[in-house]
Amino acid sequence: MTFILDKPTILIADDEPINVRVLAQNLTPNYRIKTATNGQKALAIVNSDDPPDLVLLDIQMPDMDGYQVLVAMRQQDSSKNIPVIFITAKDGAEDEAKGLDLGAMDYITKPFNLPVVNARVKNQIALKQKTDLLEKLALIDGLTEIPNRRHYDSRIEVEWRRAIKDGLPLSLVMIDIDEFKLFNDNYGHAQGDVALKRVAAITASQLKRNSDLVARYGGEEFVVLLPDCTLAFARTIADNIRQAVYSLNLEHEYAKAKQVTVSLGVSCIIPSREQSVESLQKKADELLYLAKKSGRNKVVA
Ligand code: GH3
Ligand code: MG
Ligand code: MG
Ligand code: MG
Repeated sequence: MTFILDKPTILIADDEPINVRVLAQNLTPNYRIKTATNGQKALAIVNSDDPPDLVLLDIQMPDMDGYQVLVAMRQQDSSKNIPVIFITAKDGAEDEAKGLDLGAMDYITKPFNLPVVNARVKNQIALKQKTDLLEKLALIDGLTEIPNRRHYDSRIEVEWRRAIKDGLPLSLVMIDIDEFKLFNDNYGHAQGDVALKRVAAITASQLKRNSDLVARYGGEEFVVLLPDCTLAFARTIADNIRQAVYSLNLEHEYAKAKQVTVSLGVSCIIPSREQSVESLQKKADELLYLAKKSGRNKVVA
């Protein structure tokens, strides 16, 4: 996924180097260009860590033709949403219908006209950027601007499977703001929203690895997912979060600490197929409850 301000990336895949060169030269001013001269290479680029935003794909190539590349792309989660424009000498209506039916967004026949190629590329890129933005927004909580529950639910499934495969621990921290109902009652819902945003931001700032995820789990509850993280280390992170929230110094006259604090429950598991994600969540929830019962502003692991 690219951000709107980045130059979009286009992969040009064609077995004729001259075609690749002409298209690349033409598109270079507005896009980052990657090239491939066969289907296998195109697929490798499409499934890499730096995938393109659009593929301009020749059909007739030795070994693996463009149709096959598109079919393979549609079978992989990482590449199934990347738009493809066929650019081909196959100018029959049946070939075009087949290409579009397989999921290509557009179909250009050779010899191509460069201004037409530019216009069609521009339209598909605009559409892709809108889709990326919607996808991003769908995973972000509107108030706190951190990942939402949907994002967390899909990530924990992925991390759970990965942890089983790699035999690594997966840690979870459940966080709940203390006496938040009283905060709202006393300072108003708008101030409550401000406090929620501050707690979310400072919690996020405590996480250092790209693989760590903090999400808004529900109203005034947050969850931190820590892949490949031991219980001891997760407990340290949880306590850093607790201290960081405390140090925000948000006044809360009806809380024991006289300021906004959080309680945290920490669980860790090396998952196996017999266990379920829910067991990890349930454990963190139970420990969070103990943190509340034992006085709040506490970590229980
Ligand atoms: P405890 O220490 O036991 O967690 O007490 P609590 O008052 O925090 O717990 P409770 O679950 O009773 O209350 C949660 C409160 O969080 C109630 C609700 O008004 C508030 N809340 C939930 N979502 C939002 C929100 O988006 N904005 C604001 N301002 N408040 C919210
Ligand atoms: Mg060809
Ligand atoms: Mg709560
Ligand atoms: Mg609460």
